[in-house]
Amino acid sequence: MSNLKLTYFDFAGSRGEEIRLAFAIAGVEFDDNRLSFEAFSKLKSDLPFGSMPVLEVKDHGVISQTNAILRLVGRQHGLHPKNLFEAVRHDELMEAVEELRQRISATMRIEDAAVKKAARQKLATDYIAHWGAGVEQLIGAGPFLAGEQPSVADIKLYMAHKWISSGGIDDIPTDIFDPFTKFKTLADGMRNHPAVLKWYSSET
Ligand SMILES: N[C@@H](CCC(=O)N[C@@H](CS)C(=O)NCC(=O)O)C(=O)O
Repeated sequence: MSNLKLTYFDFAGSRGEEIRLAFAIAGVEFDDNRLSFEAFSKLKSDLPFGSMPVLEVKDHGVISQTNAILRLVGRQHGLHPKNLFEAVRHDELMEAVEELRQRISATMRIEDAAVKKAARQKLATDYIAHWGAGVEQLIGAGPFLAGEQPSVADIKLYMAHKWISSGGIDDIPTDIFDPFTKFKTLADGMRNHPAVLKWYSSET
């Protein structure tokens, strides 16, 4: 039994997976508590804000909100900058990934297929292309935000890149981030990071 218990859905994506990868890169053992949708619906009303992921830390209780958890792990294990003005750039990008998720999630609630398709196409041209350019501008020499070593913000950007470019969302072009070569280098660097490769090889 570890001092850390992460509770999230049983799939290798989105917010919970970002925290799993942060622990994998930091080399930290944790209880990987994976819930079915049914188990989540029973637990939902007991969760601080009714959503997952949540991290239970021995002697500190249950912590929610993905970016808060990622920053905690990042600060504890050298995966988030100590310098305030470097950190705020990482924070900016972490919040931008959350905003991207919210914009895309809003289209998932549209029931009419044609309206949904039009909303996604508009989101791609009006927002996501500009979002990618914003990310590209904030990446320095690379490969990662802080240089050679990844940070929790890089994990988040990798998850966003993977989500869109793997065709996870109908009607959002999978090549929309192709013009952004620094962003691609960062995502490739995360995908091929030894701890990430090890995490996925031990998962299957
Ligand atoms: N602001 C929260 C959002 C969490 C969130 O929306 N989680 C999703 C899964 S990625 C969820 O639990 N959805 C089910 C629900 O809200 O009922 C965070 O950043 O952690």
